[in-house]
Amino acid sequence: MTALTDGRGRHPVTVAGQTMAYDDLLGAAAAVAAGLHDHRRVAVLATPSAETVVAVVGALLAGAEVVPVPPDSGRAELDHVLADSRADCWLGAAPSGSRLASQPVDLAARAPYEPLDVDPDRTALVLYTSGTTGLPKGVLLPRRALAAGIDALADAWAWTADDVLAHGLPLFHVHGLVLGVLGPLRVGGGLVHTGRGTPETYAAAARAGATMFFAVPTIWSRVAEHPEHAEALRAARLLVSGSAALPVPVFERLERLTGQRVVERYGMSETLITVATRADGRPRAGWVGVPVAGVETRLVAEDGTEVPHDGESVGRLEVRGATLFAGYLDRPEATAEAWTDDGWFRTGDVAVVAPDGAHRIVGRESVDLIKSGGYRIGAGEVESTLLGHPAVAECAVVGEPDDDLGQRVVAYVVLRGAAADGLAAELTAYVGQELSAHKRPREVRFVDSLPRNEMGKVQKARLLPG
Ligand code: MCA
Ligand code: AMP
Repeated sequence: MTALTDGRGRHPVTVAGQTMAYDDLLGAAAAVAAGLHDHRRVAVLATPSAETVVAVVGALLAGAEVVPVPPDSGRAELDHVLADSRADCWLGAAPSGSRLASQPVDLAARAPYEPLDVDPDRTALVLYTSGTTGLPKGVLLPRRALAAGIDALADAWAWTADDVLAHGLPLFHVHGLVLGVLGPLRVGGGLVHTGRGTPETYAAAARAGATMFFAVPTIWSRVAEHPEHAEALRAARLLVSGSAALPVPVFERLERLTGQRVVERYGMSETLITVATRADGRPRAGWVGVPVAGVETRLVAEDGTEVPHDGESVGRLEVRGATLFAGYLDRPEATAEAWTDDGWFRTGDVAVVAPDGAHRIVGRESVDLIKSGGYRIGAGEVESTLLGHPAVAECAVVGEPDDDLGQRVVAYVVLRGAAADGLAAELTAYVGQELSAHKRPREVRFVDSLPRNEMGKVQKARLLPG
């Protein structure tokens, strides 16, 4: 472990090759905080970098709200996030062409850390996330929810300052940013952000002494395809999977290759992590564990009655507790719809609960929320974008099962005229240019018409295999 420990015995923070001792990170973040003045809500172009970590920590020290922006955001997505969030400025680098002013982040600057008494109900993060239709909404995550969520996971996983967490996840979602950066900083442990999340980078972090690993199932599935890299994870304390379902064969293959049973946990941008397999429990393939401290769950049938926890009966999963968001920014109706009258948040997921409290996620209620590589993608947003291309008359976007990505985005398109050479690639690039890379369809299929019911609604089930 010495390779990862700084002079005073605390593990440092390394992001994409840049290492900072805790004191230096805190000094640089305090300098950012001191320069924020009246800026209350700042946008951070969340590249996987030390600048992003220092910007986010600095803003939080100042009591400001952070809007993490995917660094590959296309034109429409960027315009929407900036207009909707009304961010005061960029903190750190701004994307080229942005008219919003930028406040620099200097990794070499140092200021004394002066703790502020910030209201725990104050928003810490405004995270943009896709719904089934419309444009992404800003999820308001209060400071107290982040603290409760991280503390609950520290409890579930016996996560301490002795741990060094490694991952290669993006820094604009709960998984990579809240769990993966604020998590180690709150428990006082080390962090190695590997840049890209690949079998090679995870093996290298393991060889350097990392003890905990976070990844989405796509990364775990790629690790399982590389026994020479997987072998290095044998010495780790905890391998954790989340953001989408970990396929049972991947769990089993990783156990054979590493001797480790991967710990699964379940959550959402709106709820943080609500259910987790405990480090002192026995991980079971296909099961995501029990509610974390401060969280309760229930299963509800279509008629509103509670579904028994018998390990077989399926119900809609509802949650409540300390880790929940405060609502969607400026969307009172969507916020109200998300909660039941008696105060439970509707996750939109369908689950089974065993008599011992273990949860299994069966799937989502709506086919219009796609999970690809762990990214949540709204079919409606991709469809509206495609309809903005002059060649497209109608379209339907679905998530097809995919061994690597869980689901892959497939677009069915009815054209206004004849199909031209290269049009599929052009439409894919168009989505990337307007939205972001992971929202691009992996495949575009040109059809003469879309299957519709008598009401004219597209029947997406008929576009999916099986
Ligand atoms: C990708 N490529 C494409 C397309 N999509 N090319 C053409 N058409 C497309 N539609 C390109 C990529 O740009 C890349 O090119 C190459 O194909 C490989 O892409 P991909 O297979 O996507 O691999 P990847 O780029 O390595 O990404 C896989 C990944 C990534 C690392 C698993 O999907 C990822 O980081 N997922 C994490 C998502 C996440 O953190 N979700 C958390 C939200 P090139 O090589 O040239 O670049 S969920 C959450 O926060 C909750 C609370 C929770 O439960 O955790
Ligand atoms: P996001 O808001 O991007 O975090 O996506 C949340 C969604 O990811 C949940 O509603 C689930 O559908 C899915 N999800 C997260 N973790 C898991 C898991 N361990 N197993 C199955 N689905 C998951």
